[in-house]
Amino acid sequence: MTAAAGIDVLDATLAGHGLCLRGWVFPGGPDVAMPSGTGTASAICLVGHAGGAFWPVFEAWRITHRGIDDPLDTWSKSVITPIAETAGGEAVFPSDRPWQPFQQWAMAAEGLKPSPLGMLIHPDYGLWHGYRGAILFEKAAMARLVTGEPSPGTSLAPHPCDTCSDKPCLSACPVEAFTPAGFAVPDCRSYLKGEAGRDGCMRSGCLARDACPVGRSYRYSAGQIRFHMTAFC
Ligand code: B12
Ligand code: SF4
Ligand code: SF4
Repeated sequence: MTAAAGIDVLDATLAGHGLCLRGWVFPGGPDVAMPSGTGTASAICLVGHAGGAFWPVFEAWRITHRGIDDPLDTWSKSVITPIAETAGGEAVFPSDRPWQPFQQWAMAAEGLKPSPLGMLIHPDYGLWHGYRGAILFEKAAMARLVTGEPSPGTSLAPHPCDTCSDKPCLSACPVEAFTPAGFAVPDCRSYLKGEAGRDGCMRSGCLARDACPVGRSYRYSAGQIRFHMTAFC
């Protein structure tokens, strides 16, 4: 097995669950915070999804795992933890406290930047992607997977928001929750709890996210959108 093949095997294993290796980053530099509360990782491999690739796998798992409070987090852990251990690493998760700086890591590993909504936008997937975990590796374990290859990120792709003159995402929210001061979470949540919100964003998804023209083919299914909205609210 060549060094690069180790990463390919890891990616193929994740693909069996609808997940993918989003990229990797070596922490410690000025832009890349170390993981908190863990050992001294020398490499962080980000695991995530583009669009709804994992959704059918997760839905099938849910049929036999009813009544779990945080089913997507539980599923992510049940899939990624053993894969990390087999590869010689340690898994961490975006939902666990202390919150690990997943978006900072993604910016460094994939060359992504935030959209005006706060979510990172991907040149291909648009706003329809996310992170389900990360695998931390010590130097020797990472060297077995990859030796110095740069992360297959998208750093050369232009940031889509730079050339989006109309910015329809910023005018689509019925309660104008996206302001220069940030995302007004209470305004959004109280709207979602009312009748208009229940019939609107709760049913068909965040109108601001949906207004973005980038990555439309990765848009989540109606069922996945409703699941995420319910989890957020
Ligand atoms: C707390 C949190 C929230 C809070 C507060 C967000 C905030 N104002 O910071 C709330 C509950 C509001 C929230 C909402 C959502 N979130 Co959130 N959230 C997180 C969480 C758990 C921690 C963020 C954090 O503070 N990290 C600690 C700091 C040190 O790390 P950081 O990387 O430097 O943090 C950056 C973010 O805070 C970001 N940021 C700042 N303002 C905002 C606003 C929004 C809306 C977002 C998404 C990010 C963001 O800037 C920071 C500096 O780079 C992360 C997971 C994680 N561990 O990163 C997910 C995460 C940021 N959320 C995510 C998502 C998708 C959402 C939702 C869209 C959920 C949904 N409905 O599907 C919503 C957006 C609201 C909507 N209308 O749809 C994704 C973003 C993926 C991406 N493409 O970038 C993450 C990474 C989770 C994941 N599993 O992928 N979220
Ligand atoms: S609508 Fe335009 S500004 Fe808004 S997230 Fe999409 S590309 Fe960026
Ligand atoms: S979910 Fe609806 S109310 Fe909340 S930010 Fe998105 S568009 Fe605005």
